[in-house]
Amino acid sequence: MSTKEEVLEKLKECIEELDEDLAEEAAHEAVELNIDPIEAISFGLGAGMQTQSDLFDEGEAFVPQLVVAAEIFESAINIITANLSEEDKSSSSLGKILICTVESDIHDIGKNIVKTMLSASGFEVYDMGRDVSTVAVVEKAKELGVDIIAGAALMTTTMPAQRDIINLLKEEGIRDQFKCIFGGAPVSQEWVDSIGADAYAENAAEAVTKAKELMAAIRAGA
Ligand code: B12
Repeated sequence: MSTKEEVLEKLKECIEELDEDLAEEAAHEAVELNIDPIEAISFGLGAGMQTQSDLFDEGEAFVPQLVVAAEIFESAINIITANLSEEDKSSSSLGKILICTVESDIHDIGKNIVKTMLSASGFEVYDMGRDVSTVAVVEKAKELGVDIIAGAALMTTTMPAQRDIINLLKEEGIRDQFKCIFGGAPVSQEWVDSIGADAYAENAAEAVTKAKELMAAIRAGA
């Protein structure tokens, strides 16, 4: 039987080595050892994904490798979270979040990691997928009565769609009903400030921290 540290190391390694069998084995061991999904992502799967991202940036890895890594990540996290009952998830709901990748942008690997981390942290997350029109985002946010709208943009050309979401909320006179958090590789704190959004997070762990801060602000009536 592996120790917790060994399992976390295996979860990292399976993403780095693109090893599906190891992913399945480590995910089952994580369940047996009752490892918190947040830790499984932060110190295991997510750490492996970071290695893959760094390799890509250094020109040592290519797109198909990242896509396969994301698939392995997803299958492992499905095993790890399979036993969390719906009741567990909703009774511990910290708040309701709508997440998507913005209009004209089909990158969703990072958004899916953020979604998983938010759900595993106790948020009720509604995922609209990728390339979601601004109008659809705002309509769905109203329909579900979410607390937070979270949007990913992975290209400089699609970042303006984050601003469009803010502007449409303003046009409809409902800007104060939602907190907006945005992210994605080209997005920065400076950009998010400039479009009048509420928060920026550089990675999935930070997204959880920021989402909790936004919920605290909502509860404080800010
Ligand atoms: C994988 C990939 C693809 C895959 C996407 C598969 C998928 N299902 O997502 C495919 C092959 C489909 C693809 C297509 C294209 N791509 Co591409 N792609 C990438 C690549 C290599 C990696 C992105 C990624 O997944 N990174 C790994 C994840 C884990 O990191 P991440 O997304 O940054 O997410 C983290 C944070 O940003 C943050 N985060 C992410 N989302 C959110 C959301 C919120 C709310 C918050 C708070 C935080 C947050 O947390 C995440 C976890 O830590 C990038 C290069 C790069 N370095 O970004 C190019 C890149 C983004 N692509 C690029 C381009 C140009 C394209 C194409 C137009 C190519 C083409 N000519 O066809 C098309 C886009 C079509 C479209 N309409 O969208 C360019 C964009 C350039 C620009 N204009 O800014 C990049 C930068 C490559 C480059 N250097 O030129 N791509």
